[in-house]
Amino acid sequence: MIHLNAQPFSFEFELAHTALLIIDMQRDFIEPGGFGESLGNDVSLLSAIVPACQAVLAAWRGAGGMVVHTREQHRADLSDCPPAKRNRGQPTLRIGDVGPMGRILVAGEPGSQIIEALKPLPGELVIDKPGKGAFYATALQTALRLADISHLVVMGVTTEVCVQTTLREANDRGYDCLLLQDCTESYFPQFKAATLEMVRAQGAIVGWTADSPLLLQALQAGR
Ligand code: C5J
Repeated sequence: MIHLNAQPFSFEFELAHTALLIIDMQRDFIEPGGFGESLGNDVSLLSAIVPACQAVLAAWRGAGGMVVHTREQHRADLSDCPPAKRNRGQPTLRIGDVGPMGRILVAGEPGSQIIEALKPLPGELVIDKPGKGAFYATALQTALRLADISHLVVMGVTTEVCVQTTLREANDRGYDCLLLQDCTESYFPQFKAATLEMVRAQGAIVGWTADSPLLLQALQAGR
């Protein structure tokens, strides 16, 4: 059993029953020319967490833990993209439009790929999701059940959108979730801060938070 000095209290997990869940670290959100920028966001904020995410991913792989990556993306015919999602707001490019990295948030396009620094290894699970939450319209829950997973360590983007939605979905399904606060980011720092507070409030009502060096130390000590 690994004990991590998280907030609001200790997060305890067994590596064999815990998956590292990496949310939407895709070029479309993190690099210029993608969906994030088309919505008017400063994407450079998000790339700052990549080194911390890389360190966690390397340590988790080294410890032999299960790794799951997600990608928010749609079929080429957009049949899994509700018009309400595509038409909302005034982005310069909408989902499915052709941008500098191919069609925005469409499967197989350069922009929907996970960034090179966090590229999935063969054998790691990659969940493609049409919504914000990683459990909605995906096989994630089945895969976690088959792997006997009860705990999730979560990182990725963006904190208050796909990360928070996934945390809430996971919490309602009975998973204990730890959000690594230096391995998640938002285009809006105040939204990230609010999400961290919301998640761990009221006795970890949604989950726990911690900085990734604590996890790295715990994994090292557990070896
Ligand atoms: C957004 C995400 N922000 N991955 N997606 O639309 O958070």
